[in-house]
Amino acid sequence: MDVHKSGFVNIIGLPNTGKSTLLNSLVGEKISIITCKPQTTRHRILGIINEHNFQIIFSDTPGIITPVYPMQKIMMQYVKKSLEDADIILLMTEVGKLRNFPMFFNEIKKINVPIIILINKIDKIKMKYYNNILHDSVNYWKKLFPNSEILPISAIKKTNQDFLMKKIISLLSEHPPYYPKELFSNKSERFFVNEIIREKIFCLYKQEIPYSVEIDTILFKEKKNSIYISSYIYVERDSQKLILIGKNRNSLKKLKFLSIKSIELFLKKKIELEFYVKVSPKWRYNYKKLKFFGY
Ligand SMILES: Nc1nc2c(ncn2[C@@H]2O[C@H](COP(=O)(O)OP(=O)(O)OP(=O)(O)O)[C@@H](O)[C@H]2O)c(=O)[nH]1
Ligand SMILES: [Mg+2]
Repeated sequence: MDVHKSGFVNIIGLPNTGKSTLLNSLVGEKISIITCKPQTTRHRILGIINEHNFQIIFSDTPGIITPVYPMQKIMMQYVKKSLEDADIILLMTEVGKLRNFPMFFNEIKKINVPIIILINKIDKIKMKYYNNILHDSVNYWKKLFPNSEILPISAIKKTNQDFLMKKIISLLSEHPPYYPKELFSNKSERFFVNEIIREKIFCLYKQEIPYSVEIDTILFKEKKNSIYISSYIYVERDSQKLILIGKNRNSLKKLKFLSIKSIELFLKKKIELEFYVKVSPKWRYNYKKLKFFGY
């Protein structure tokens, strides 16, 4: 009989480097939301690949920042935990961006599990500069983490993804599956609904609105041919509520339209969606409220 391998492969790195894009691409499901803005991911989200002879549990994590307010402090606790319980670390970096970590540099240095440094977005470099820019990036990371492997990738184009998968499987230890084999994530359908709505808000609104928003889906009711979903959208101030709703409720209508399309694609079922916009002053600074929101 084949041996069974299993382990935790945690994706860590600076904001906006493509961690969530890679997770989704590896697992083949839209598990994590992706936007062009930094600090999109706020939670630790598992994406699980199940095969008869292995189970890989990937973790997407929030981008590493120096935390200012309590929500960001909790986000960095998720990163810290992911550094502690990894069997393999995928350290996500972006080609040509030679930036160190504001937090966790020493923790990463001290880690005694394999680290694979991924140099992402190589599709963005022009051919004539390719060798120079890639060479500089490889040298930069090799100097900082001499014992790690370095692999240039494109999460969007799946460049070197097969190679990465083979490498990960070769590094995994023999172990029974940690999770039931039918699971592809640890999060609930409500969580994914919240995240999809938040993704649309990140894309539709500017400045501080995306960062001041939290979603709480209060009703998720399966009907015969559809699912009825009712979600609260929390902002921090009345002025933000006005912007979110927009003139003649036009902004909210657009948000609803885009959210419905994406949620239906994810749940593979027709949905009815109701929004209620609420103000919860300074929720990002309040540990009790953060706990209520699932942090
Ligand atoms: N050109 C190019 N863009 C990429 C690639 N991977 C990700 N991106 C883009 O980079 C942006 C950020 O991607 P995310 O996957 O959300 O990045 P992240 O590291 O999860 O960001 P945070 O959650 O904020 O830490 C998005 O606009 C992606 O489309 C890639 O391989 N090539
Ligand atoms: Mg992300």
